[in-house]
This record gives sequence, C-alpha cells and structure tokens, in this order.
Amino acid sequence: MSGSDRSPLPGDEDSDTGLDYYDEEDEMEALVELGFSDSLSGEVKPRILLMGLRRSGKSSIQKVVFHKMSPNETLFLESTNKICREDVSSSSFVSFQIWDFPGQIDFFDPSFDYEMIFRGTGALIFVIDSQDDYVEALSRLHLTVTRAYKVNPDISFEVFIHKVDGLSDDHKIEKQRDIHKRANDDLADAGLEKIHLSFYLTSIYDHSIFEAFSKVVQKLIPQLPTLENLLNIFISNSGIEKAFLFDVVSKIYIATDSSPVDMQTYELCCDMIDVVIDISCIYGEAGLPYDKESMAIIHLNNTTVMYLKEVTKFLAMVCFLRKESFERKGLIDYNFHCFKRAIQEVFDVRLKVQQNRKLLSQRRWSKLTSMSNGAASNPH
Ligand SMILES: Nc1nc2c(ncn2[C@@H]2O[C@H](COP(=O)(O)OP(=O)(O)O)[C@@H](O)[C@H]2O)c(=O)[nH]1
Ligand SMILES: [Mg+2]
Repeated sequence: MSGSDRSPLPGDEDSDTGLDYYDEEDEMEALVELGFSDSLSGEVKPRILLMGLRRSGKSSIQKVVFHKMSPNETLFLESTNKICREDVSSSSFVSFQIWDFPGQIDFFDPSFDYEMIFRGTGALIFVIDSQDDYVEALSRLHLTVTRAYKVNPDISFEVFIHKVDGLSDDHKIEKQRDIHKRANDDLADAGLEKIHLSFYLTSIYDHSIFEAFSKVVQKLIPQLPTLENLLNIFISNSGIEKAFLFDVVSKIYIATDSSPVDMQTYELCCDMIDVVIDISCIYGEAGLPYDKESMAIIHLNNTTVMYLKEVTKFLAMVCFLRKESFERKGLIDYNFHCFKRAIQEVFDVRLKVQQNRKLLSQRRWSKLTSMSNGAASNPH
C-alpha cells in the first residue's frame, strides 16, 4: 500500500516504522486471508491483539519487544488513536500480525467490526496496569473476553499484569492472586468457567515481557511439539544441559527442550544475543550482522559454557553445557548439523501446507466473487 492512497491519519506517529493501519483495503485482504474459514487463517498468519485500557502500556510493549525501543523512550510515546497493525514475519515459525488497539474501542460502535477481527485472532493479550486501580480494567477484560469467546472460542486469552517493576515480590504475588481470582469469579458468575485465562507478571524494564511474549507466541506454533522433540534429542545426544531456539531480532524463544526454564538462564541468552549482534555491528564486515557464519562461545566462571550457533537466517540456537562436555565439540557440531537439517525439513513441510492453503482459499474466494457477480448481473 503506498502512502498516497492511504487516508490521512491524525497523529500518524508510526508511519516511519513500517506499521500499517487497518482500513478497507486491509479488511478486504483479511477476508481473502480468512478464506471464509477460521482455522485456515489461524494457521496462515495468526493475529495477536493487544488490548486494555488507555495508558496500560500496550504500545510500549510492542515497541520494546519488536522495535528495540529502550524502555525509557516509551515515556514519550503518544497515545494510539486507531488500530495499528504490524506484520512480524521474521521466521517461518514466528509469523504473525500484532494489532495494537487504542484504549477506548467501543464494542457498541457499529463501525467497529469486532467479529471480523476476533475471527482471525490467535491470541488476545489484555494488558492491566498493576500500578493503577484495576477495577475498570477487570470489567473491560470481562467484556472483551466474553465477546471474543462468542465469536471465536479458540482464541488463547493472555492477561499481562503489567508495570510490576514498581512492586515488591510479595506485592506482585498478591496482585496476581487478586486479579486472577476476580477475573475468574466474574467469568464463573456469567457461567463461563470454561474460558481459560493465563496470567503473566510483566514489565518492559526487565526480561519478563520477552518471556511472556515467548510463551504467547509458542502457543501459536503448531509445530512446537516437533521442535521440542528435536531439541530433546539433540541435547541428550550431545551432553548439553539446556537449549533454546531464539528468534534473534525479537529475542523471543520459540522453543526449548522439555526441562524447566529459569529466568536467569533466559536473561543470559538474551544478553549473549545482544553481545553477538552488537560486536558484529561495530567490528564486523559491512553487511548483515547475523549470517551463516554467526557463532559465539562464552565460558562463564562457574564451569558452564554458552554456545550460540546460526540455525536459519532469523533463528539461533543457544545452549548451556558443562566445560567437560564442550571438549566433545566435534560431536556437538555434528549433531547440530543433523538438527539443522531436521529443522529445515519442518520448515519445508510447513511452507508447502501454507501454499496449498493459500491456493485453496484464493480459489474459494474467486469462486465466491464470480458467483456473486453472476447473481448481480442476473437477478432471476
Ligand atoms: N513503570 C512502567 N511503566 C511502563 C511500562 N510499560 C509502559 N509504561 C509506561 O506507561 C505509559 C503508557 O504507555 P503506552 O504504551 O502509551 O500505553 P497504551 O495507551 O496502552 O498504548 C508510558 O509512559 C510508558 O512509559 C512498564 O512496564 N513499567
Ligand atoms: Mg497505545
């Protein structure tokens, strides 16, 4: 879409970030994408909606996670006036759209076609400002979730209890318990216990927002069990303790082996990716800071080794292993080579499935439009 055929947008502050806006053309595109089947669109490019009251932190989350904005800069973000849509297609696995909503969306406004929006939605993130009074936010959450569930019961509902940086640990747990209880009580009162809400404590000032987003995105990856399985096989045959598959740009981990994740390990991985990209940008040859040759080894002072290697153009594997195990680097590299090939196969299958689906929905769409054209020209 060129800039000229877009209607003028008041406060168009995001026009330079590649963000796109919801308009009629998008709606048309979305309908084609929908192909009149919810499951199809859910598979092809799931939508993640960011909703919540004004100033709860939705735009900040999007900017920090996907645009590398530093948290302090979000203080100067202007408020969002319309739905901002952004495509995140950094890898075939992490391919989705994020829709950032202005706080004051009115479900009773007839021009807001929420049915169309919810139909193609994979996850709805509702952001609650934990530093503010959250009574209004909770009633808004209830309204949003019940509306969305009616249209599409397959949406995963994610509640970000946000801005927890200002709270003590005890306070955080207490807030989470209270919000959890009240939100579920409201649903139970409406006879909707079957709606499942997941809760996360988040802040843009630490890694919690990246971790929460990782979990949201993972639920939208149908191949997740396959990826986990491949990682399990890889680590058990290579003497590795923990391995993550990272989307390098967003630092979202799209999969890990089945052992539990602790926050510190995740933070170390994020720091390692930052170091590799920064060094490469500053001292590397001109061109892309991340390519086929990208790899790094860091020896920590507790006999642990961190090993990063390129998997695809956008994905990196980050592993933790003991110093002794790293002596068999040849074996690790060979196993990694096999792992990479297996990942490529998963990608290829997914690509084929997606192409077939697209073709199918395009055929249905053209059939339907030709039928409706025929009906218009022949009223009998
Ligand atoms: N302390 C704190 N402030 C935050 C956090 N996230 C966002 N904010 C601030 O909240 C304010 C509103 O953010 P904004 O993204 O515009 O909210 P939106 O209206 O929901 O899009 C901004 O001043 C942000 O700096 C957070 O995790 N912690
Ligand atoms: Mg906003």
